[in-house]
Amino acid sequence: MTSLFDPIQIGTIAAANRIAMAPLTRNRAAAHQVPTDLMATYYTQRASAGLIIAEATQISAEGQGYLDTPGIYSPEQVAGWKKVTDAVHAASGKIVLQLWHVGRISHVSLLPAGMQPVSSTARVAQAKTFTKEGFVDVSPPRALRTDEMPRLVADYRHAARCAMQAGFDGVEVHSANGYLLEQFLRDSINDRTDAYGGSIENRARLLIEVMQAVSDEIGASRTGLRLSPVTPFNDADQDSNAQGLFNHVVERLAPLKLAFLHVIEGSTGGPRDNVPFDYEALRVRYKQGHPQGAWMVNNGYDRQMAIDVVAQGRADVVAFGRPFISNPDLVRRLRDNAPLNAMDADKLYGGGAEGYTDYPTLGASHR
Ligand code: 8OZ
Repeated sequence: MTSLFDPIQIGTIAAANRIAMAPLTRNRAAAHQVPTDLMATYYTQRASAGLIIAEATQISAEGQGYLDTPGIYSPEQVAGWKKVTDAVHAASGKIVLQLWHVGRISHVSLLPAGMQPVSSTARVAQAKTFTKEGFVDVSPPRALRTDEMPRLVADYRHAARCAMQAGFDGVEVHSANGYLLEQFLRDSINDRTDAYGGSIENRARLLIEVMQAVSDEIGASRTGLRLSPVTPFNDADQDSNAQGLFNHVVERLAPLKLAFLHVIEGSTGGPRDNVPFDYEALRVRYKQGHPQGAWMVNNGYDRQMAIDVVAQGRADVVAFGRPFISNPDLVRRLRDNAPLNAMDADKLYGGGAEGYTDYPTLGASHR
């Protein structure tokens, strides 16, 4: 029987165990969206994860939607991230970067002067983001023109190349939680009449093009993808046929043989059963012709659920989010069935070391 604590090969990445650190937005980048030494410390403290998926990181200035999130499109950002990956690797960790474009979940104050958020649609989301002024309503977007789509795909390709230059072991494309790629996928949001709207095939087109481009650029064995078929996060109403849509997406992606597919089950950070959905149907489609591809699950797993899902062969890797915020040594704690530190929710988004790099490991004195 496979153990959660057994090693696993994820594409080209030799992970020491099947526990991943989920991507977590913490808003601690410096000027010009450059990663800091404090971020290197934070990730290095968590290097015993089999795989770290570093926080959502915008592929372009246009892709930013929150204050102080890092980027991966400038030489300065690459140099900042290189310090992070070098430190994690020196601690024997593995780390991939999550490539992010927020689409319409943004505010004009976060974008270059005169720029408006872009999306599949010109309809504004009923959602908030945080800016220098605190939480504010997101700004109305403009719908991307069809002739802009190649440039958008090229931005993902460029960011993937930058991630490799920064020393990452790979990337995870963020197609979840109501951001740009999901704004194209769901018929509750996408109201286009061009080749990127309408049918399931058309709404999946951008994601397929992005995954093809990123795989071409850095290799499919270094490329993963995150999906959230039924999350309502960021004003993403349910698709009229979520099962059909995501079955199609995974069928179309299967021939690429991506290193891993990472699925948020249910409502992100909330109930796992908000809407019935057959995730096993996706797993079967992904594994078709690519049985060694890693199936990664996420959302509200506790120790026993994670042990069971891996032992029963229903998943290859389990990603933990919030538990990794307050437990840098989460892998050891799960292995030893030790108690977990509580998380300070006031220190999630922005700030410094407090509630970030000062959570104690087992045996260390409390802060
Ligand atoms: C919380 C706050 C800001 C962004 C996601 C990147 O949900 C995020 C995010 C989460 O994927």
